Amino acid sequence: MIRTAARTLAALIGLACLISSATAQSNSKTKAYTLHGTIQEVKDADKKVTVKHDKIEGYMGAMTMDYGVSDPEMFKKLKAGDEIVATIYQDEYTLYNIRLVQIDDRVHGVKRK
Ligand SMILES: [Cu+2]
Repeated sequence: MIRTAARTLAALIGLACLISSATAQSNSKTKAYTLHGTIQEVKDADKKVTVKHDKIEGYMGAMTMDYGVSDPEMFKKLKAGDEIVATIYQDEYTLYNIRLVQIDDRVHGVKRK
């Protein structure tokens, strides 16, 4: 009885190690995507922005969701209604390298990947 329990525990620990190493591996080859969307709300308390974004090819459909902002200075500048392009990484809900889309970009077309 005790021996069975010990074996089960050992198996569980082994499984936990496998899972954690698999997670570490996927993190080392994160894919980058370009997000294009509009800020719906700036949540100062959470340091998050709600973004209505277009479909991200090969990753996500179009939706409205919250993202963190990598650059605190940029976060302060963001406001509802801003149209943005940013870089995001798989399984990490943070916006990197945010660029505000200017009227000029709309005329000439925003380069999206
Ligand atoms: Cu999304």
